[in-house]
Amino acid sequence: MALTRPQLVARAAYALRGNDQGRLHVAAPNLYPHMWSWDAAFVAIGLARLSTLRALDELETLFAAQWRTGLVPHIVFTDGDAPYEPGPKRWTCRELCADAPSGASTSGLIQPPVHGVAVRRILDAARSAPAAERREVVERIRALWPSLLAWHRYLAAYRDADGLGQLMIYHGWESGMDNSPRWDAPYAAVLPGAEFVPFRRADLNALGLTGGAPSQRPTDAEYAKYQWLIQELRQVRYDDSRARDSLSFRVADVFAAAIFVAANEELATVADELGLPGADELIGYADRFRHGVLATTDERGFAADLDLRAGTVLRTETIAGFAPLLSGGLDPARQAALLAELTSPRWCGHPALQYAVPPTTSPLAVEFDPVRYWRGPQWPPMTWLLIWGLERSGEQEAALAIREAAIDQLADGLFAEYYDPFTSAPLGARPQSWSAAVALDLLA
Ligand code: 2M8
Repeated sequence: MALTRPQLVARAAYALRGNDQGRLHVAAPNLYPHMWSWDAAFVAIGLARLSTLRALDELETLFAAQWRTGLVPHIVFTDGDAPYEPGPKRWTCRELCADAPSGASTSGLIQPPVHGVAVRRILDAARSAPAAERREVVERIRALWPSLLAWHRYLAAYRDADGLGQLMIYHGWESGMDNSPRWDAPYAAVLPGAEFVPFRRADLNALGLTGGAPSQRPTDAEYAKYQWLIQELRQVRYDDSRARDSLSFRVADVFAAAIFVAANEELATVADELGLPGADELIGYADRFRHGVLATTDERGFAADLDLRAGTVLRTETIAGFAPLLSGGLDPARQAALLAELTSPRWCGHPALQYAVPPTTSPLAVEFDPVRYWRGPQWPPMTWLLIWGLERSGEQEAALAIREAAIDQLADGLFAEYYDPFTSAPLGARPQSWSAAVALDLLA
């Protein structure tokens, strides 16, 4: 039975509390018993509605694990040796790379930079807080500022070395959309070599608790490629300049680039408001990456990824195509066309959808699978991002329709990792922290 909105808020707060380890939230019990980078940003966005100070804890914990280059790792491992594969023993970042932090155990990859958006939301939420809390929020954002700037500088310098506004990633995990059809073509060229070190998957057991695991997760063949890429990264000792020339997976992620545009703009407003350095630099990054995003769009305004290794454009019918709704900058005709695409039967207007929120792959695409992870299911934080992007660009009507549908979907109170678009059956882990967090924000 669907919960009422006040019940849902209480349930979401309770679910988050269960995943709270003090100064970080695990992404989900069992399946993801550590902190993930973009999950932490969404968690902070949701927590800002409950406690701006606790929201800041989350970002501070993540940034305390930042590398000397400015890289913010995609996983910060929790103290306990909670089972997850690949765990710290497979990454061995600290052993291989002097840039890895000494105080935290991390992965050596990145995830999309949603953090600047979270900082802006925390500062906004603090407006209605008591004066002492607001003062503390401002002080703590000031203290975090050099780390935030370093993160954005890392992305601009190391992941867009040619200055084209294309965000290079070395692994599907860096996109956060691990097995999305976006990466099928580049992964076809990733072939584990003879020196591949075998591994045991931990995800299927962890998910066994909720059933249906193998059909809802990437395949074994995909996992072997994921692990192989980490082996390649270890071989170059997590050195960006070597990775960018040698890795067998090198693509430009248009969705992460669009998030980077928005995050730069959001942080620039924070800089202006608090008198912090770097506003012009951040706006410069936003302009550069917006240009990069728009350069990939077709006549619908739909964006594409690039295979930088093969030198090809990756046109897939996935949610990443809506990147311009986050970056902005489309001319009015193509903005209208992209909106029409979003509400068309290829996406939210598909007649069989239980809730009219965007699936991660168009139900009309051949690669679509309603239950397999990033190949079709609806993911609450992606829904949140599009709502946010639409609201930000003044598309209030479209935003409101998706917002209402998203809240209805989340009213099952389970905060699943992802949902079957046709039945809205909860899939994957639960309660997933970022699903509960975006529910809190949408209901506020
Ligand atoms: C998923 O990715 C991890 C690897 O990073 C995994 O499958 O083990 C993705 O959905 C990713 O976007 C997410 O951040 C992470 C934790 O929720 O899980």
